[in-house]
Amino acid sequence: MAGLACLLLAWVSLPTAVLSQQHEGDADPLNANIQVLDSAPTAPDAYEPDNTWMASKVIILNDQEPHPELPSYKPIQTHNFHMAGDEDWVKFFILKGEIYKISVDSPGDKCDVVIGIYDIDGQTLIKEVDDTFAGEKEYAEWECTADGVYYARIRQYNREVFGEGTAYQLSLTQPYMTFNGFIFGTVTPAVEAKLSTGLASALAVDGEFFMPHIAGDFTLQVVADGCASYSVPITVVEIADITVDVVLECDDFCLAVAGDLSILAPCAEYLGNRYGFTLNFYSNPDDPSGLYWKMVLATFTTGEGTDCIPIGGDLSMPIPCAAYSGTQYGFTLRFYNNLYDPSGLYWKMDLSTFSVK
Ligand SMILES: [Ca+2]
Ligand SMILES: [Ca+2]
Ligand SMILES: [Ca+2]
Repeated sequence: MAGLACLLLAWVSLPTAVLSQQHEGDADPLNANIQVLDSAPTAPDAYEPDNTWMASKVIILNDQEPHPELPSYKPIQTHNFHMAGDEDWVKFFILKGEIYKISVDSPGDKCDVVIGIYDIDGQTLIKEVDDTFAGEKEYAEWECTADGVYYARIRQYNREVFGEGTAYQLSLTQPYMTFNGFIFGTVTPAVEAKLSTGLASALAVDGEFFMPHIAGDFTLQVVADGCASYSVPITVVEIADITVDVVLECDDFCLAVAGDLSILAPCAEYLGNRYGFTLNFYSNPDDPSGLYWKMVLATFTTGEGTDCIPIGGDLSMPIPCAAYSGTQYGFTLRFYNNLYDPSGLYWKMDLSTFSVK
């Protein structure tokens, strides 16, 4: 305790000049130690896991106007640093020649962010900003030099400081634009799609998009990997929202394979009925090198979507496309009787059907 008191006393009496240099060079170890003592775990924010550009979540362009009529329009994201080394990545589709601003507002008293803006490869740093201290707002403003999906990385200046007091609000704006209209709608299928009128843009990932816009006549263009490009004339009117529902023609709709190898099947058809379910990876003690999945009955629901997997009479499931870690695969799953769990529903990958796309 005496040691801590000493440290605190030393910290309090540090000359202002030393404190003001906190952000140049390495972390002030004295300051860091004291803050670590204060760190207490908090729950991860709603956007975790997002600690790399590949796991980044979309941030919607903030109109800087409330849209109470659109409860799902959430352009201000609340984040925190729930563990040592936590960093929060967001992505957004933006346009050449426009000025953008990523802002950290309402920071907690232990929230001292560094904002990094990264190029379309997720790795090339375009700009890094760390102008303010714990409990103070921070922002990065820059001009976009080519249309594309860019990334922002928000991290603590001192990665050992986390937990209570590290919450902050994150938003993306075009500070020199005044939008007087608003476009929103759906994208089907729910692939990652880039939407642009040449004046404003949006990135859709979960089948929804929001695009603050100015009034007038425009052409909305939509581009997505594996899908035919799409365009539609639109008329944006002042104040009111307009709805545009985009239906894309895409090649194989690719199932998502999660990091734990679980597969989400939104639609599979069997005997004329459509089902949706999740398959969890299963380690078979009798066949450690085989690839097995078990249907999670709790996820069983009515199938949705236009691309349904046809389940054969022998319960085999052809998976034309499954995306895992950025690569696409095709294979067929064969029904498997698991003697250890006779009431469970299991499938085994037929390796003779396996292909990399
Ligand atoms: Ca976080
Ligand atoms: Ca994170
Ligand atoms: Ca800072």
